[in-house]
Amino acid sequence: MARRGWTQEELVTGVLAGDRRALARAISLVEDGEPVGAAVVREVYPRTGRAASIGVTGPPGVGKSSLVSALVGHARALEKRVGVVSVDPSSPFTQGALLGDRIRLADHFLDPEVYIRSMGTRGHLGGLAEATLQALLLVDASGKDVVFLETVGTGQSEVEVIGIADVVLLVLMPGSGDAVQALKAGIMEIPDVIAVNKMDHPAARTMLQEVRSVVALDPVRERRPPILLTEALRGEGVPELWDALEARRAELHARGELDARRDRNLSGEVEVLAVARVRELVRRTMRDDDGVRALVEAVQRREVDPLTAVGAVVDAVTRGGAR
Ligand SMILES: Nc1nc2c(ncn2[C@@H]2O[C@H](COP(=O)(O)OP(=O)(O)OP(=O)(O)O)[C@@H](O)[C@H]2O)c(=O)[nH]1
Ligand SMILES: [Mg+2]
Repeated sequence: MARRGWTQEELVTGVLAGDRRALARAISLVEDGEPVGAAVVREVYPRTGRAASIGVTGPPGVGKSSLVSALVGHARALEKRVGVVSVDPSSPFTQGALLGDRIRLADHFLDPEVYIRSMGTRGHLGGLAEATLQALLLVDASGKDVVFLETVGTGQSEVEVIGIADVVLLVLMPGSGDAVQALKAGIMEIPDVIAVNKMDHPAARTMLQEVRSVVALDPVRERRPPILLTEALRGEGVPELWDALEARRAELHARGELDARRDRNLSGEVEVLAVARVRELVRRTMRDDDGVRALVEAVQRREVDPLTAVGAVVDAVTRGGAR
């Protein structure tokens, strides 16, 4: 790095001007839980909300990154400025996943109108979901037209990250039977669009039928997501997928649902992130507060009842203030 010290003002000006080094620095600061990172987000926040955000989720290895890369290529051909934020909360081998992303998205690293960032797990109080939201806001503020948010997920755990996207794309592939069952059981939320990727695989059509029959169970016809076959590596079905995502967003907008969804997403995000902070504070209190630890041990000896200890934990947490 040629330049080490950015002032907060330089970061704000840089991010708003679309300077990728300022953007990268600001995201690193929020990742590290540095107060100046949060301060930059606070300043640029009124300038966010212009980017269309597309959440991309699905089981591991279905081709999310490959598909995002192909979609980025398509968006660039349409002269859109693009951001990609990818998250892997589950993998203990995040470095490996990040390396994979780098390979998958390598075509776009030299394009100044494309900003790509992978988020790794950090230990600070807000955790990964918080850092990801902040990163998304910074990328949005930097003037991108569209931001892809990639995250691994089959059930609900990814919701807190993906819950901020305008539209959600679920990527499946032949063999994603568990995810289809999760959809059917209502464990997984219905996405806006479904891509059955790896259509070059012989079982792709069977998968498509399976997904179709599950989606058709939804009595609300307009909620049924379009299902497309894609082959990310060769770009097969990618223009159609892009069009389906655009059409879905336009449809939501026309019905006034996009604004309502954004309002819901933002209040939901505040709640989810507040809960995450409180949960982390409880965890830390139970680990570090001597008085609380003694009480929990007394519960274990059956000298103190559990709710007495709960009260003490809540007292300790609220006394500390939910920073
Ligand atoms: N045959 C075939 N392989 C594909 C296709 N799309 C992706 N792949 C391969 O599938 C593997 C996983 O692709 P990724 O794009 O990394 O998948 P991902 O869903 O982002 O994976 P994680 O982020 O690790 O969950 C890679 O080896 C890709 O080359 C496709 O359409 N057809
Ligand atoms: Mg990936």
